[in-house]
Amino acid sequence: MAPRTLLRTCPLCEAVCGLAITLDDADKVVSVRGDRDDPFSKGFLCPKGASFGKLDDDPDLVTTPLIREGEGFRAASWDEAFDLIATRFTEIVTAHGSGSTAVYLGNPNAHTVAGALYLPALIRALSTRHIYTASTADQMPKQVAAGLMFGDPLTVPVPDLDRTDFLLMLGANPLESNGSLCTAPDFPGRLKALRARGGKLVVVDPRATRTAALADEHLFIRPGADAYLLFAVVHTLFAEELTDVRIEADGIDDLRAAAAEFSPEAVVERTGIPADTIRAIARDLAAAPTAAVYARIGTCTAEFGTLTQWLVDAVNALTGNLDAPGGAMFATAAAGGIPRTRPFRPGRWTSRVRGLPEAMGELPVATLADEIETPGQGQIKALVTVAGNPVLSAPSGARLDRGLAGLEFMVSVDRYVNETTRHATVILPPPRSVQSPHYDFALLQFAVRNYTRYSPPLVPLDGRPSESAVIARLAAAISGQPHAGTGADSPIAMIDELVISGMLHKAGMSERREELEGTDTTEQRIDLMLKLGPYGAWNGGELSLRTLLANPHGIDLGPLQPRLPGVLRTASRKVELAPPELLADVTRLRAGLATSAPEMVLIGRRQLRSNNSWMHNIAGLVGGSNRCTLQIHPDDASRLGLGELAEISSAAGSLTVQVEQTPTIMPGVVSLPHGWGHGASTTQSVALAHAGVNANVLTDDSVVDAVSGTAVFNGVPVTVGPA
Ligand SMILES: Nc1nc2c(c(=O)[nH]1)N[C@H]1C(S)=C(S)[C@@H](COP(=O)(O)OP(=O)(O)OC[C@H]3O[C@@H](n4cnc5c(=O)[nH]c(N)nc54)[C@H](O)[C@@H]3O)O[C@H]1N2
Ligand SMILES: Nc1nc2c(c(=O)[nH]1)N[C@H]1C(S)=C(S)[C@@H](COP(=O)(O)OP(=O)(O)OC[C@H]3O[C@@H](n4cnc5c(=O)[nH]c(N)nc54)[C@H](O)[C@@H]3O)O[C@H]1N2
Ligand code: SF4
Ligand SMILES: [Mo]
Repeated sequence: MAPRTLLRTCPLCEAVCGLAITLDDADKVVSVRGDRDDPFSKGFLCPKGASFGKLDDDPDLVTTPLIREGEGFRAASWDEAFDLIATRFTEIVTAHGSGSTAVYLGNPNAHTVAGALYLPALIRALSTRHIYTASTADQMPKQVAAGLMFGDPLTVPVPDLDRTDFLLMLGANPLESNGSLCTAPDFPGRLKALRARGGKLVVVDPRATRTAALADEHLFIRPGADAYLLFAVVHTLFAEELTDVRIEADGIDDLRAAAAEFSPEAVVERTGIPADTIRAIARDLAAAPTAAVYARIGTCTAEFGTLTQWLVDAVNALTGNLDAPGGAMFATAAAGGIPRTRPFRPGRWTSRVRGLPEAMGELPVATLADEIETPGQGQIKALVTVAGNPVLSAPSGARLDRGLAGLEFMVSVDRYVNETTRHATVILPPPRSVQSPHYDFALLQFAVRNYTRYSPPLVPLDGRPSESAVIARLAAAISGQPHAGTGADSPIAMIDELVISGMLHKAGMSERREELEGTDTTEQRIDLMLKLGPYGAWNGGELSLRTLLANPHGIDLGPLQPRLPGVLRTASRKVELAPPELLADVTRLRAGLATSAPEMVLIGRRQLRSNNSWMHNIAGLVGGSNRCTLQIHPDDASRLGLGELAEISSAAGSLTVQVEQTPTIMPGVVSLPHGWGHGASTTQSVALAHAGVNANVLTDDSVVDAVSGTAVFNGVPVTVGPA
């Protein structure tokens, strides 16, 4: 067979770019290009996407199940691995109860079909409240704020990037990250287009980032102060009678009252931004024909993360830009879940040790170490991790590292032996990405244009189970049934059949089971979700698996459309601008006005050629600008007498770090990227040679955003001195 070029969505970040992948006759990836005929990404490709082949071909990947033997691992068969899992889970649950098991789900689950469709079955099999994910180290504040304002935590507005006249961006750096909770392939190009059509971009960041360099205006802000800035904007909008609410909303008077104390003058000290500048932002937002406020990770993983995310959309609503073209809008994804019926509520239960709130059924990852270490009924004894590396990604990572070492049993579904999975008793590898189907169930809910694309597996499985089958069989093994049946008796087919019959029954279409198409039950589920979705063939539209297969470059479904009040799930069926749960936390924010900020604080940053903790094993991606350095302003460095190395300490720990002096960071702020700190135990040889340090040795799991329980990575008090 001659080399052939096949199409697939890139699974490596939220931009969902189309890839054109050339494979040789041994199914090896020989080249990767951007898919120029993809109507959304139009050929865009970043260095990570270009490394898709190298990643696929990494000799350090785990390719068979591994079982712990002494300090290392030995290869095992799938049957042996699942037998061991079934035996040990049964023993542990018998001895300690089902509350002694836990799961941690990492970021790549947002990019896999297995993560979207099969993790619910795994969670059900575990029957535990110990559910932890990367969300509480990431976007949970946005979801809780959206849940309280719109009734559904998945109803998250995104900036209408391609049509807005004014974009205020806080704590995001899409020129490195390519965007987040805002699915926009070629985000850099879209920002350039905004400016080219006469629009204005204002970036708020404690660092003068590459995105800031592209902006009309960049404002340095003291880390953790975004809620103060946005409250002062709200204050100004009311004080100067600039509000123009065009949607059905409750709580406007309460919002005005809450903002009363946060005048621009009152927040100058906290934010470091002059009062006149804040007023000017409020006036610009109000005056622009269309405008959107967008805030991301720098503002989520912060002390007042949920308040900040609330105020972002409060400003969008007050300026008449919520749900309006060019403002902040809701996507209409082609395949979604079943809409919730009751309004979202956070904190339906709390964690055992610290009483932290549940959100969306999960507990904060910031308390995972507590729950492992603290004896008593409900102490975690067995853990499953899927596509996560919490030793490097969760706060107080060193503590978690010690905790994982003390577990009775741990299973990891992962591509690598790394800082986390080294603690596993069993490692189960997913197959290659080219052997997996791809559909962006989650990310297309946050797209800046309505769009859909399905990629079937490009290469057959050669005897390995799909990741979906691995997770389904893991769920069965945890329920005490380790033996994989075949065909209709396999765990995956049984899960799919249950889901399909449930969905058909709900839609009153049970008799249509035989009409579903696809090469397996996974594809039949996707077919059903598309057919029942807003553009679906069984819902007055045209989409089905067959249409998507016939359009392998993806299908443009048009610009975002106004969706209020239809998407609302609040009890009032209005947008709640002042939810009581958020007003209650304003007390904490108010108290902060009186306290003085720490002298030096730590923040994070992302790097273009990196991906959290797991792309440091590709030689072409590490080195150069992609190094683990502590960025510090030259004035701070000379005041502190720093040389090449520095010692940095926080309440949680200390590190010796490589110093990078740069005037692009605010004085009083230092920045360390996360995901580094590769230990001798990983089998990733390239990553080891570029080890760096674990920023999360310094972040403190005892501090969280109160409403969502999310970890605080930005604004961590530290001291820095010569090493
Ligand atoms: N200090 C600090 N810490 C942070 C952040 C920060 O800004 N600062 N950011 C936080 C954020 S936003 C996030 S999302 C988290 C990420 O936190 P995690 O999700 O815990 O960490 P990742 O580094 O993304 O780890 C992904 C793991 O999935 C594996 N993997 C990759 N592809 C696949 C696949 O297809 N299947 C399976 N089964 N495994 C796969 C990789 O080998 C790796 O072990 O980190 C958080 N931690
Ligand atoms: N290349 C690359 N792309 C990625 C990732 C990666 O690791 N590498 N990770 C992916 C993941 S998991 C996510 S969640 C997204 C995140 O995507 P983004 O949110 O765009 O993430 P960052 O690039 O870290 O940008 C966050 C910015 O916030 C700033 N910041 C820090 N503290 C504060 C603060 O208190 N206030 C304000 N206003 N700004 C602050 C930082 O200086 C930084 O520039 O990126 C995704 N894409
Ligand atoms: S921007 Fe994201 S989706 Fe696009 S090629 Fe790069 S990693 Fe892949
Ligand atoms: Mo993330």
